[in-house]
Amino acid sequence: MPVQLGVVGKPNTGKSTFFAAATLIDVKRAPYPFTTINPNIGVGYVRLKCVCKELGVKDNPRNSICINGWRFAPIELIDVAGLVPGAWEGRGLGNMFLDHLRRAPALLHVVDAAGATDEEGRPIKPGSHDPMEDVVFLEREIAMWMYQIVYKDWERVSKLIDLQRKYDELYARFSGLGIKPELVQRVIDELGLQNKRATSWSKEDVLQLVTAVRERYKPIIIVANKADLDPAEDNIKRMIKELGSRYKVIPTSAEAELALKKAAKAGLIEYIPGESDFKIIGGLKPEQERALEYIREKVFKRWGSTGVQNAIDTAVFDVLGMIAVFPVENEKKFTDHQGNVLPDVLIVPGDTTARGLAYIVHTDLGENFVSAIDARSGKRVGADERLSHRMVIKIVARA
Ligand SMILES: Nc1nc2c(ncn2[C@@H]2O[C@H](COP(=O)(O)OP(=O)(O)OP(=O)(O)O)[C@@H](O)[C@H]2O)c(=O)[nH]1
Ligand SMILES: [Mg+2]
Repeated sequence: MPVQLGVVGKPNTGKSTFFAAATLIDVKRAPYPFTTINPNIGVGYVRLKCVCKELGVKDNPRNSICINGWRFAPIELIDVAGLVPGAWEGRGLGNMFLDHLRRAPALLHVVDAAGATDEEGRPIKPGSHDPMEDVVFLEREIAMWMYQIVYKDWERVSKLIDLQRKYDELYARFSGLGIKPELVQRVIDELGLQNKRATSWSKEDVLQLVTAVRERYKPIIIVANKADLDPAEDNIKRMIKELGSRYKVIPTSAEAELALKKAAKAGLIEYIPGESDFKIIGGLKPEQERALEYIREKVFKRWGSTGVQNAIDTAVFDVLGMIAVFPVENEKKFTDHQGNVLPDVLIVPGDTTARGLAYIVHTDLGENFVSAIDARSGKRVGADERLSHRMVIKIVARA
């Protein structure tokens, strides 16, 4: 299953526009709160330098796309309804819908960096709301959501923990959020909670635990959207300055990215996602020309790119520390058994070993694993050796 990124934030910040731009799925988008009710799930792409040029081959990608030496590997995006302050207590659409985000190891927090919406997502004059407030609020809502999951039925659960002298019941709550027991244990130790009987843990103790676990194992990336609007410029500079040590802050214009992708699809322009410009190739109507000129002026000149691709790449590679590997069956020709050159690229955790990769490809391959070969050097890779980013690898297995 591809890695999933959750798209979250208060209403009306451009979450669905970001999702549509990344997946080209035509979801409902509108300038008012609670446009999205049910989650949208779709395939987006993470971008990396393909190995085709370096190896001097023409590739035939199967699970991915290669454009001008850039490989686009599939990831999954999930766009959910907007959160308002107090959602954890049932305000707005509540926070039950966050349950859809359990599987996502990282969250893209789409912020209205132009301050063009109030704390509930209602449109206001751009520049009149401070987007930094939204960062604080969202973190609290996410923490309260996790807190409710963990703290549910706490009296019974904490008694059981003390009785069994084991945290199994607690681990089970976190594993539902995709977080492994050993990681939870590490945070319990760090906070010194193991010295206290679970029945005497305060609400604050549990809140501190879920917050620390969330920060480490469900990181948030700030997508500073509507960066094309003038008031966003100062806000984004301030956000990078004040939040940059705790978060990656990526300026984006989801609206611009969506317009460019649509124009490219219609054959009006040439545009590679993530690039800092586009080329006009079709006949444009005056309003299309104006729209593209606006993007050049307000997005590319200011920020270098629309940021949508950058946000995904930053989340997957920098924040989650994942790597891309190219499995092949013929290590001399870099092909699969049908002769496709560099057919697949897999996005895997950064600590994946050769045997681990075999298991990711197929359980049978993992079980019959013998060794692996680094196709670039022709050298053997040990079963427990960690793979590196952009490695081309052949797995040798018993027939
Ligand atoms: N100027 C500008 N407007 C944007 C940008 N991205 C989205 N918008 C506008 O913001 C409004 C809300 O967009 P949506 O994508 O529906 O927002 P949402 O966060 O999914 O909203 P809910 O589903 O209601 O929570 C729409 O009018 C979009 O056109 C952007 O990059 N720049
Ligand atoms: Mg939406």
